[in-house]
Amino acid sequence: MKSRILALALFALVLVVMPARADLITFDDLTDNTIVTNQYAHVTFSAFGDERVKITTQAAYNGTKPNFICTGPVAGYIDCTENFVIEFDAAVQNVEFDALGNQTAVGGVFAKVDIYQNFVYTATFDMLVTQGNLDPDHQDLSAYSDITKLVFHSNTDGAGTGYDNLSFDAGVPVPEPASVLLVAVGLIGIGGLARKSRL
Ligand SMILES: [Ca+2]
Ligand SMILES: [Ca+2]
Repeated sequence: MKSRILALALFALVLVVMPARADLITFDDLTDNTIVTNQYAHVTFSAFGDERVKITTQAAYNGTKPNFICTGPVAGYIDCTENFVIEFDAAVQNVEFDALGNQTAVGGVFAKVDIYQNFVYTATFDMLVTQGNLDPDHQDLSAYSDITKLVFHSNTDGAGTGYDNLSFDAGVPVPEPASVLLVAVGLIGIGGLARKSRL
């Protein structure tokens, strides 16, 4: 009986400490000018009015080649300047992505992204140029937990910005060691009670 409870406790611990699964979207599996909506798990892309989020093949840029995403009119080709939205099916952690093709000076803000945590707007993040031109400007939103939506807007680059390498952790966040310890202590306590109740 005791060993069975211990085994159960160990199994529960493994479940608790199992890391959240990381998704990485490179956009390299879709063809040029494809409208991107729900082709990837956990996430939906959209834009406003006549605009859509589209694949563009731009192998000169130093993201994961050959593709990244840009905005563009439904019936035309890319403009890369318009507002767009990324929505997640459920709250995700550790959102990061690259921006490409920024002609704004290094250190400048090329665009902004509104962050929604657990479906509520909480912050606007200034996206900075770190390298510019053909090289990725990495954006790290991992300080914001439980992201459910991102709204990209206020692009100041006349020829626009592309995005690549969207990564995030879907599912249960990894708990801190203290909470793992609490669960372990609780399970051992339950084991003790179970033994006592049989006396
Ligand atoms: Ca890519
Ligand atoms: Ca540009």
